[in-house]
Amino acid sequence: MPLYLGLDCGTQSLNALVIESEGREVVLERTLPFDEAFPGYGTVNGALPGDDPLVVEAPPLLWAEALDRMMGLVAAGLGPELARVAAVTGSAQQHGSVYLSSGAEPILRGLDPAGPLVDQIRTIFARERAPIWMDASTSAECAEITEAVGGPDALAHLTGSCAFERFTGPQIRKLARTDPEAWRHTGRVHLVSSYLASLLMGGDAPVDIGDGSGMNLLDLSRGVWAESALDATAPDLRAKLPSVVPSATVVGRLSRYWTRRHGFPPADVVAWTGDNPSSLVGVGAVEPGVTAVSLGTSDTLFAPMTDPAPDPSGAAHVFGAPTGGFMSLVCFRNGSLARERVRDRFGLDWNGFSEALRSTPPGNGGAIMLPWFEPEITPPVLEAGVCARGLDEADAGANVRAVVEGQMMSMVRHSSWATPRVERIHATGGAARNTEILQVMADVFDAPVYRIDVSNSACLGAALRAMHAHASSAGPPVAWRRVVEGFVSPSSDRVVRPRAGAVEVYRRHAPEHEAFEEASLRRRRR
Ligand code: XUL
Repeated sequence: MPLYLGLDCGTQSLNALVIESEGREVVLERTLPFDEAFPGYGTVNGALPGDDPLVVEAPPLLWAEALDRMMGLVAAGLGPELARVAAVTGSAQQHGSVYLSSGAEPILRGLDPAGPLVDQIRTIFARERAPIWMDASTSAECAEITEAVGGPDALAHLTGSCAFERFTGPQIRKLARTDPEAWRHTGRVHLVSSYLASLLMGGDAPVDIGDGSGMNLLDLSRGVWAESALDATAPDLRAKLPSVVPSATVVGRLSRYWTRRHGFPPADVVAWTGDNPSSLVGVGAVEPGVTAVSLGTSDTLFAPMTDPAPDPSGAAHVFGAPTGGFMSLVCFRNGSLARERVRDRFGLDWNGFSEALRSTPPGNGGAIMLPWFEPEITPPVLEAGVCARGLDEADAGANVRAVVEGQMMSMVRHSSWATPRVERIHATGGAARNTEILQVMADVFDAPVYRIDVSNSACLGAALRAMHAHASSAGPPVAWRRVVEGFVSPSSDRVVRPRAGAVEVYRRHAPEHEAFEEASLRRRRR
């Protein structure tokens, strides 16, 4: 029975997960934290320290060295079973860009299994650093691209998103302008995902539609590079970009480097994608009606969509979905960050936090909190500052309820452009362990919430995508529901159901919340 390898190159670590399709089992999991495992690169939380806090970069050579070591760990872990690996793909932090020189491809094609990968690719970079998604230094480029394409609405309708500092197009524009020499030497601009796929196949891997939509460069509805966006971004860009393919494309096979050096079979290499598109699969949000909510430091909501109509407020994104069609991505910066602030202010632990939710009524007697402890992404709030109405500052229970209700009301409101009707929610992340938080979510969304216990959804998503693409390439396309079954099956003993009385309270409460949020945003803009 075949095995499928999924890799995930996150900001701080490279992860691997191998699944077995027949028994629906995860047979191996490994992780390599960048800072600890590769101290020579001097990264801190996966990025290179620098003087300008807006500039955040990482060394692409580190990702290559990590890939080489990880493939060795997977080979050692699987032993004789390694021969069963049929397909491999991965996901990577989105938006980051790797600049390869014109002479890179022949070097990638001729990698010698006798020596380590890093020693052979040191010269392939037109630039030794890759800007990553945490970089916020391209506001001027965002404004220029937006204007050249015809304004924020035009850009969002074309590419799925307004211009964002971390998106690849603005990053490319900045490089082309500030370092024209490096731009001249750049033969290929890769995403982190397509760069790593290129290393595996020993060649020039395409960009997939999912990760490609985090660039402000792709005509999302047609799945091709958007000429007007390319022209607005940098000279000669068309020739420097890889081709674009649907996510389920087999783009090559593991090259001789991997088969000889680590003993892998010449398994299919499937196009890599971004970590968010991959997580869509990894949490089982593979059909319309299912919305995924990840409750982490930030909270993230994503869901499959059939049309690529963008968020009218401009705050969120539409990406291509690896399952076909599209997906929404809405980020709320004040996630666990805000819940922890309230918890700590009242000296509670998580049990105390839950107890506070249990002992307070839905609707909180009309008290509202907009939990902008830090600047917020959705809705856009530039300066931190919590807004509250009717809330007794000294009442621990009311404040705990207010922060969670404020978050959930905001989630419903700011995701309804993409998902007017949520049939069920798959909740992941640390705070998904807290049933009382999930109860508020279920009541506010009026939908059952299933707790999904997957620690690395992007990595599992990659392994599942490898399985799907491999199986579909040999016969008729395999249904996504069948692919995720057994790996991310939400079980009914983990479901938190909405309660009719509470649902009604929140339905009545929603216009007030909306009015308060709008008034607060207006006050801040003044
Ligand atoms: C999404 C984004 C992050 C990175 C993190 O737009 O910037 O989620 O993908 O890896």
